[in-house]
Amino acid sequence: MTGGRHRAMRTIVTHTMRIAVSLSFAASPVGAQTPSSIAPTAAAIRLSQLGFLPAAPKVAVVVGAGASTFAVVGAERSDTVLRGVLTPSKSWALSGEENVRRADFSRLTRPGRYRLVVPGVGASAAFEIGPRPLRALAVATLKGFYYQRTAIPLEPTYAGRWARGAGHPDTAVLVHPSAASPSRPAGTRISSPLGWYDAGDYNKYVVNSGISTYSLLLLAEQYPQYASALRTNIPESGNALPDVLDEALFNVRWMRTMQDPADGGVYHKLTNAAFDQFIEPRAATAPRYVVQKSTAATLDFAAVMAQASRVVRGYPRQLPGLADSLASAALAAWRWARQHPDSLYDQSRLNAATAPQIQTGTYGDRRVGDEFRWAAAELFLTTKQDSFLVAAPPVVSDSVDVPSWGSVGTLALVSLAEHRRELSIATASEIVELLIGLARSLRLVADTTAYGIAMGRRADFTWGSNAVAANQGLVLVQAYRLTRDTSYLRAAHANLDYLVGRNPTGYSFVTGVGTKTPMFPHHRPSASDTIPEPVPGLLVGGPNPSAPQQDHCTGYPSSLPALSYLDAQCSYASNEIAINWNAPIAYLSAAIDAEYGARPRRAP
Ligand code: 9MR
Repeated sequence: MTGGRHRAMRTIVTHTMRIAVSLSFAASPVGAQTPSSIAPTAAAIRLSQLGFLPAAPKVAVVVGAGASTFAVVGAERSDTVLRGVLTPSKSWALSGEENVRRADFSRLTRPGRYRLVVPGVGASAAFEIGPRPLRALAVATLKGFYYQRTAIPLEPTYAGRWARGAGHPDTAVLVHPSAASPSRPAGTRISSPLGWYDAGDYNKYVVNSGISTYSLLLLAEQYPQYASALRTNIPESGNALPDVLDEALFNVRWMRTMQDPADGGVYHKLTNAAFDQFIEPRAATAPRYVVQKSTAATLDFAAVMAQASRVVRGYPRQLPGLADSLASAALAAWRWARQHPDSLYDQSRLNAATAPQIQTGTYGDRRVGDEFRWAAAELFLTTKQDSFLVAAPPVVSDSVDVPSWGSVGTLALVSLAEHRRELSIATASEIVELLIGLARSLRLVADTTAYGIAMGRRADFTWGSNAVAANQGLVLVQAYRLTRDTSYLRAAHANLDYLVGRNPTGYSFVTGVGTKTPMFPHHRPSASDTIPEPVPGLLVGGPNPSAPQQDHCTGYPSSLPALSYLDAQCSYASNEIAINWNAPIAYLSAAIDAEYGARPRRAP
């Protein structure tokens, strides 16, 4: 491992330096020093470390308060601007905390810098009420994808201190024996450049690229005006496409090369045989392979190509011919998957039959009914042919769940609900009802848990739990869009707050954005550069009570689900970063900013 030197360097980074990063990145004046007139920052007050839009809900969680009142004071002069009463005390089994209360100061809409003061507990860090905080988060998390780009150098103009050389050109990738076909026997070299690194590792996986790319394209599709104004300072900025679309297309271009033109099947992943050491991208030159075509990868590919075709059709002058060729690619993939419904990815079986052994991430999914439904939905919307929905009807009531890389059936519902006017009234209402039903159950949890968030089940705290929170938020946003009931938006906002500070760990889980952020993510580019701070704008996996058994890292502060998070490089089961975790927080922060920021809405 080569990360040790930098790990040591990072331990001397001061709190002040971290704040400087936050400021330069989030452009919001969070995290200033506490004035001497009031108590030092209380760790028992947890709230968004970014701040709030004037019209948005504003809630903090207070643990262990004796009194039941709170005040909001000006950050500089400590003048009281609002007084309120804490909600009744509750406990939260998932964090082991007793006496958890909430301070709701949504009524305060005047822009400024404030602190929350709770008698006997102390004062919170300073936070901002103003127009900028969520936009800064949306920009940062979208920019995170730029930093994950393979094959191109990251120039200082765009990457600042995190500029680096190009890694992994992937222009001479070997066809692994598991992927051999008559026209491409094992050992054939193919070119498969571009796309994003999946996570803290340097491999590229179609399954995980599917949901990640979808979530960014969904933002472009659902919030076109907002997306057009969202500038992330990437090489394509200013090219007449929204930056989020440029970013998504950077990965779409790679995904297309993963399709075998001879039969339409899509390779499961492009990978090293084993994970790279913690070396910088350009130093990692081990041979790369495309492995086995899989049903799941091919269907996820079909879904994203069909969706992308729909989105780019709006830019015929900038992207001539692209919509049609993406649709053809989607159709060819769909046909292959129908002919190969059982080509599941099973790495041990693959390794028993072929060499070299492949040891990298599996994204092995044994149930592909949801992938069929998702691909069918996107193909129907793009081609307007009913036959897709006949082949894989979208409504399967027993499997409506929060989306994840292995469960994409709800994405079919999201897309179909968005375009419900293209469906029969009966089908549309069934789909909308299913989606709203899911959101209702999430809102119920948010209404009853001590933290007021939808993360309420033990099972929510899994590997990548932060993406569970973000995807719950994405589902809640859909329900709001379908009903205009602001209680859904409020619950979505609560989950976003959770991710950036309103949680028992006290971290904002996005690198570089907030006052206490991960410094040692399991992320090879961050560990192998000379910059003390990790690459910014990346959402870490988050609390995962199984993490110690999974990554064997020691030092987890607790085994309680909501507290089992460790900011250490070894903790790949709680502190890695991944594109499928960044995509839903980019979507969520942008959607919430668009909803609460675009037109002033009365705070609920
Ligand atoms: O996000 C994935 C998680 O759901 C799985 O439990 C875990 C173990 O299989 O793998 C995670 O994905 C990793 C992938 O396999 C390789 N790149 C890093 C990903 C994030 O940890």
